[in-house]
Amino acid sequence: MAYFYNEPSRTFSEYLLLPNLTKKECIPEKVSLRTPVVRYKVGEKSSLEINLPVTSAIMQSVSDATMAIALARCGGLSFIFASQPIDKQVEMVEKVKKYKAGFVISTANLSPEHTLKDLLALKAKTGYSTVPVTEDGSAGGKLLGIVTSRDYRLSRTPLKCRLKEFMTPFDALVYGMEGISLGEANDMIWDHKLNCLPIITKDRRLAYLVFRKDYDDHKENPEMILDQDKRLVVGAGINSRDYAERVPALLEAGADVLCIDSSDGYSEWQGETLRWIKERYQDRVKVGAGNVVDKEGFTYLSDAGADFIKVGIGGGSICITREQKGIGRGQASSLIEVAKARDEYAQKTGIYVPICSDGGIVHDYHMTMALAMGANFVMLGRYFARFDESPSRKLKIGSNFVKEYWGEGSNRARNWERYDYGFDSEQKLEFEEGIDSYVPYAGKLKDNLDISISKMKSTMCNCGATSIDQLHTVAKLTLVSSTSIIEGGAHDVIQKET
Ligand code: MZP
Repeated sequence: MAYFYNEPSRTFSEYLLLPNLTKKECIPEKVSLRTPVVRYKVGEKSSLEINLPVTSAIMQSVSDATMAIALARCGGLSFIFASQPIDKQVEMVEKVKKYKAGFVISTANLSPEHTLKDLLALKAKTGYSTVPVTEDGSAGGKLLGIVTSRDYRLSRTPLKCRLKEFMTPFDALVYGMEGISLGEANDMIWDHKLNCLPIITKDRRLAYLVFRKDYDDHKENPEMILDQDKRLVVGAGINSRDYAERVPALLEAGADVLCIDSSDGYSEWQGETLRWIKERYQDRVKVGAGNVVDKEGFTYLSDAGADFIKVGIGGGSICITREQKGIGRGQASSLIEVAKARDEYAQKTGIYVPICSDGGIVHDYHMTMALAMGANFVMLGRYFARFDESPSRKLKIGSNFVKEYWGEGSNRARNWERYDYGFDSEQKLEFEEGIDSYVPYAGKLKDNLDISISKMKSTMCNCGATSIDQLHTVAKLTLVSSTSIIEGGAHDVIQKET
């Protein structure tokens, strides 16, 4: 006979947190959200930690290089989507690794033969008034000078005048050498009263520009996550089909951590992929796996070597797996069981395998709820798709701005590796497990994330926890009745129109 669970499958909105005594020192400024991403020996530290427990989903409409840069600057982590050709994904990873906070690759450059007229046209198009002059007019060409609006007078300088005649030539420039730190670059900017400092390579090619206005970059983003070479940290999705080609290419590009992207991770395909990676690279390569919804799935992938495990099937906002196939489990029930399994596994083996709650986060408090239920970090798609930094189009529908957001199992993404079970089917993706949708446009990532994070810290203080570890042990949760849910919102008043 089939196995029946006694408890129904539950999700975040069915629970509330109860406060504990909040001690005076338990204030949001004291809360650390730093959290481990990859497995470690109990009593030691994880070799990859992030400063905020949030990651962006491995999805075409969520995680490209722009999202990865924006999120890593805030202290979280993106996984660049895998449902694309290997070389395209590699390009995105490289873009993140090449990004240097405060170091800008110049996008408006001209050659000495260009004229003032060309310069004005470029200025009108880009809005930039500082233009490097390189031998071939490219961003990485030999630096010959710089023009700014202080180098010409529109009333006196003829439009056909060539840049070489009025630019500030290289010999008169103050510049830094590649390898210089942002702090050193800023000192030069201040010492020489500059607005912009060009950084050049040993053979005098333009590498970056550092602007005075970016001086405070690190101060504004104290949580930024950087690798040993001070580059932003980035993750990348992989699949259990082309890993033998994709994994080496992503590692070569500098990916810090990988994750097998699949709707159902409790499969021999994932076991095989994990073993292949661990046999070749041992512990040098960190790779997450999933998604699972119970102890068996967690144990299987942990034994196969997964460095972290994603939890959740069918809870994603664009996901219709449960409706299409009747497979899945309420996110809270999955998480509670897997968190318990993780703790038991740590006790039994001495290895702590972090877990990520993936999908179904609707309200900010759901993130805290997921952490309280035992997640080490969360993964979000819909949340990040709403921001300027997501790769999808921003459209106006009626009087509202929206952004497009589509599932990896939708016809639009055609990510058949994620949903294919290994057999050779002529017709990939015979039915959809995800939809194509719009989400309300919400502006800049940092503005929104800052608010979500302050709510998280504030709730943690109510619970009497100043770290995620502590929250795991002190959190008290209760199920809510449908009537008490009504009590939790504004009720029995006539709300004013805003
Ligand atoms: P959400 O944050 O939008 O609720 O959920 C995002 C998660 O949904 C992803 O991280 C992924 O696990 C899952 N997902 C992505 N595409 C689909 C689909 O097409 C899906 N069904 O379920």
